[in-house]
Amino acid sequence: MNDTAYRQHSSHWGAFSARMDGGRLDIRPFEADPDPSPLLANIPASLDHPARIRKPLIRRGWLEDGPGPDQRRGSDGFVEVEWEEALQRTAQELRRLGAAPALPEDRPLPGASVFGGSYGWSSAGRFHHAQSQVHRFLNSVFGGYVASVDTYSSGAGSVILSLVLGNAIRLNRDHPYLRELAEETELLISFGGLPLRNLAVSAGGNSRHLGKSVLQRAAARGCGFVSVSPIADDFSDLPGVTRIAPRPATDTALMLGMAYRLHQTGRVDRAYLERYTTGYPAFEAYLTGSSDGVAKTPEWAEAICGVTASEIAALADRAAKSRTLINVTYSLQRAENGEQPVWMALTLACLLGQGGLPGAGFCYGLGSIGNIGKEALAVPLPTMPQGHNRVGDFIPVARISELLMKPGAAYTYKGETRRYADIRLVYWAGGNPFHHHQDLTRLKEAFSRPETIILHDSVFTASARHADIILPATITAERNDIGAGGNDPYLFAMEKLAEPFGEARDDYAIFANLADRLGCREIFTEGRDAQGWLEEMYEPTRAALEKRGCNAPSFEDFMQGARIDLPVRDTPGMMARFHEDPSGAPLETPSGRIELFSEIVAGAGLPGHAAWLAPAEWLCAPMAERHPFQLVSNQPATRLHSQLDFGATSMAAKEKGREVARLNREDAARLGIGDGDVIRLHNERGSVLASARPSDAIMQGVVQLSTGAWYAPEDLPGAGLTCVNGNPNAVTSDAGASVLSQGCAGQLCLVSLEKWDRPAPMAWPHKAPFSAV
Ligand code: PGD
Repeated sequence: MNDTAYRQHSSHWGAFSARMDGGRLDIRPFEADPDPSPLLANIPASLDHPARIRKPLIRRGWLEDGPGPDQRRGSDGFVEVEWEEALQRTAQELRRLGAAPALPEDRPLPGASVFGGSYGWSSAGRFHHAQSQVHRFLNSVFGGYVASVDTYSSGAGSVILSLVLGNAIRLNRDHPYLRELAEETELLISFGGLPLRNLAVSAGGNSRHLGKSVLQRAAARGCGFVSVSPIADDFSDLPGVTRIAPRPATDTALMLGMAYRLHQTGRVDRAYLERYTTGYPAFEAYLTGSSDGVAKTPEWAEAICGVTASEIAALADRAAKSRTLINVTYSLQRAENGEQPVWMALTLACLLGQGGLPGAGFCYGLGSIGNIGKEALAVPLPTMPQGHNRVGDFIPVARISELLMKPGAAYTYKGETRRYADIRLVYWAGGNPFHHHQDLTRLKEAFSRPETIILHDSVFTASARHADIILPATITAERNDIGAGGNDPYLFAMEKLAEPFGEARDDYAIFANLADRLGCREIFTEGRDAQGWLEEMYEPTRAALEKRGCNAPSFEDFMQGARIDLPVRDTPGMMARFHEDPSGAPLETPSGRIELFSEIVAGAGLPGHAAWLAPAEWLCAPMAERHPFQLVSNQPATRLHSQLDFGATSMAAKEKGREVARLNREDAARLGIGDGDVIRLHNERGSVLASARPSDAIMQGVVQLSTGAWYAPEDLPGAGLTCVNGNPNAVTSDAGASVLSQGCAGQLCLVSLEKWDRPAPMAWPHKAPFSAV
């Protein structure tokens, strides 16, 4: 590569330009980004880190004994093979499992026993998006696959909102919450805080980090902020922020106490409820206790959430007097009964009756993902078509362990009873289930069940360690692509920055080769190479830009390193249209209105309105007598999920390679734990070591350990299987959020916590087998 010129590139956490300088990648943040992310500094290590996989790997047991369930997955050795052998064996296995061209219509499709949900954020880049690639491939060679629906980010919240408000993604994409917050809101009450670390990241790209400046503009106007979170630094360090720390998992009770106060003081906006909602009487009967004998007074709420009744009443009064935006972050719903705080926040906002006023009403996910609340784009983004999945079967994404362990078993989802498929093959690309799933000891057992597991990744993650065939993929820096993300205002040509590491190949090239061997090349490639697809995908966006009279360069000119400003929509979004004319622009709910009571939810076995449902794992649960600490496993500030955990920003925040857990200073003193001491968190599910950091930012009884450290289980005497690197999913629960959504509930669980007073095992380095370094 030419070492002198900077080339343009992009990532989920920001655009940048880079050049090779003395064998290292020299990175400059995008000049129009007001607040570039420190995560950019993780990228240089990705080019040649010992974690990179240089050649295809096949698990020894699979190679010697053939496919089949195998408990050795995760501890077996690997054999490095040439690409020819890897592809030939992979194609042979896919053929054995039924892959073929032109699958007949009259027989069950072989894809019905292939799990291709392949959840994961992959990397930025619209064409090389690994999930799109693997889906297209499985549709081409197996006629489809067992898919996954919803996300680990927002399973419970999206399901409940889809029933009572409409499509949550559209809601987030449609409304300029950030501009309104900067210019109009008088009071922001944010349940879950508004962590800037989450605003750094957005799927596909976040080239303008606006969070900090928006909050500063709002503060300068006199906007008030209330951050409700057990972690004080979940909100910017601005003067005048009110920080309320309820017991984790009790926000619904707190909001009910506020709702009661509004009701009691006659400030429920009945005209709003009448015009825009259905079901208030049933909710009111619950609120006042006429349906269950318990009035949800601020005093009642205090006993649950620990915030004083007077504080709860004062917050309700303040909200009623101001132009108030009620925001609830994704974090709250990544928990048992996670639907409730989201539905309750929506209900509370409806009681206040300010929906439709700029800067007021309800918002979901502000502070969870960087582009939420930015202006909606007026042109379509380039998209890789995934083909048609004729299998039609799916799981709610966080049911992966059940799927693999309980073929044929019944489960419920959105009020339906469904059954798990019988999975023979798992094909994963662009995700790290041994990062993102909960109860990893159980996931290990689940991953021993399929006949074969195939995985593409550039680095040797814990998921790779549990696979049979690992095909080394390139990283974005090693290929050309188009960078864009929903609500991000630019389209970037992502230029190749470096040659592929070792023998890594693009996912597309791997799939095209396999499709060829299976007689499906034409279906998969449609006769195009990567460049051909980029051109094909670019054209609809270019044409839409041209139609609007915007800069619309030819494909060749664009790929020379261009950046295109994307126009934003000037028409009102879904919520604005609904508030303008609720009959003419109804919501996508059964009633067309906001449903404060839902027949579907009631039919699914939950209360038909938002309600306080005590979870099994909270600080006042019986289980807390055994395990008295609430673990909050939130999103990390130093990397995206588990990606580039070996990068400079991520490593600098660890202690001797181990993840840091924060706990309250007084709790630490009581337990004799000092800064940098190794601690063990454990419960019946598992055990994890972390490095302790006493902190005033954490409320008592809470310990915070972010996700993303690579899972490194060791059988330690007296402690059992223990992750020595600090992955919280060693102890989290994989129970679904509820019978309704089955969403990921991994954010909160109960643990015991103690100082590790024996010599601590070393953290495992990030390293692939046969790494030369
Ligand atoms: P990532 O670390 O982003 O995690 O889970 P997710 O699986 O998305 O994994 C992406 C993987 O894709 C990485 O291994 C990366 O190397 C690989 N990859 C990147 N680019 C490419 C490519 O081009 N080709 C191929 N083949 N591979 C590529 C994230 C998930 O975790 C999410 S979204 C959330 S919100 C959840 N949050 C929590 C939580 O709050 N608490 C707990 N306890 N657990 C969680 N898990 C969830």
